[in-house]
Amino acid sequence: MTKCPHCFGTLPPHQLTFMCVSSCKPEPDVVGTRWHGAPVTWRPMLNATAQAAARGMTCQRCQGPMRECCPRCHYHLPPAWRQGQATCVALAGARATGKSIYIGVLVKQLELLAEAMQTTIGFATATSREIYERVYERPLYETRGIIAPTPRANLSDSYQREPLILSLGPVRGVPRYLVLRDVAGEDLENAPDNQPHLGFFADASAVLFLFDPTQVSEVRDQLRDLIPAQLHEGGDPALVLENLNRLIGPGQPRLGVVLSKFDTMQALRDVEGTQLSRIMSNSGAAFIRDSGLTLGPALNQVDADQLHAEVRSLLQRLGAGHIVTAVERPHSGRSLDHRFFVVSALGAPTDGQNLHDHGIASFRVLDPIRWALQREGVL
Ligand SMILES: Nc1nc2c(ncn2[C@@H]2O[C@H](COP(=O)(O)OP(=O)(O)O)[C@@H](O)[C@H]2O)c(=O)[nH]1
Ligand SMILES: [Mg+2]
Ligand SMILES: [Zn+2]
Ligand SMILES: [Zn+2]
Repeated sequence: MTKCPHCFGTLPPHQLTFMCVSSCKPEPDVVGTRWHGAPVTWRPMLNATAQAAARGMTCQRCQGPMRECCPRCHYHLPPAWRQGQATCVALAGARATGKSIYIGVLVKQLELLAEAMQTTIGFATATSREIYERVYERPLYETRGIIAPTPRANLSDSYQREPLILSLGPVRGVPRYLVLRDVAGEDLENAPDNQPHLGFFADASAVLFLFDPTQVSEVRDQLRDLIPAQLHEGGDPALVLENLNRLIGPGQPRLGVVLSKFDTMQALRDVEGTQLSRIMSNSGAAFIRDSGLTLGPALNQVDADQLHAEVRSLLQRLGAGHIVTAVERPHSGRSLDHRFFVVSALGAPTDGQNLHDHGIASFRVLDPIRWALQREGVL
């Protein structure tokens, strides 16, 4: 069994659904539109068993070819999708917490992970490649600019409704996929009830909740003279986490709590005589070293456990203990399998709108994904 790469629902193993992709006239799709959060169209559909489908499906109205889609959200599945296994990861976080930049850098780093796994990575669909190159990669690596915070209700945000589907190649004979879904921070900052287009959080394999430490007032005050151009306006992380917990509901995704832009915390070393600078200067701390993939693709458990404990106490030290509580003892009473991480996608504070000359040296970017893949037996 595997999941739909769009709504992340588990595909029913014995029921296959097909949609005409031929000459029938497209009409508004009420169901598809609810799950997508923006208008999508519909053509005639058919249900079939796997045996019947293997003989080939033709549209009963126009006799043209059909394509398999998700019975729940009507998303067109990539070819041979059901033969593989997908790990579906949803990014969450307030505006400007670094979700888009993280994805931009992560996809590059996944090439190294695939190498360590002795496979190769590729985009599973042309749309994924096109969106990655246009939205995430080009701004990051070609112009070396920074992706602007993603606006709501803007036609160009349609990319956030499309999953990035990556093929990790076969692992022990099974084609493995990694699906990433980005989200507009605004959608999580004021999530009213009943948003089926955000329903994928409930069914995700893992949710990565990005938390920007520069939003914490104590950190902000100390960074004000050091890296003023870095201090973005974002929403309240506690509120986002509350909305996220509501969206997850009875779902059981793993939850990675990720302190993003960690280079800014590392910059606190340069603020003399403060307690935070002493904490950040501790040379024994896991959060100042990154052994990368030198010990193989799987996470090192000792290192991961030490990091988890350090981040947990750092959050408390920063006055964000309520975030830790909301993760460990949510109102719902159902705590999720969770772990704390730090990442820096850019590796160094940015200088205004341009990356520092030394470019990108990311820090611990793969850790949360390695954890998610490892929990599913991929690594
Ligand atoms: N210092 C630092 N800044 C970052 C990092 N990642 C993102 N940023 C900054 O945060 C801003 C928002 O990032 P973006 O990915 O667009 O956030 P999103 O709204 O969550 O998608 C960017 O313009 C960057 O200036 C990082 O790793 N380090
Ligand atoms: Mg974004
Ligand atoms: Zn679906
Ligand atoms: Zn047709």
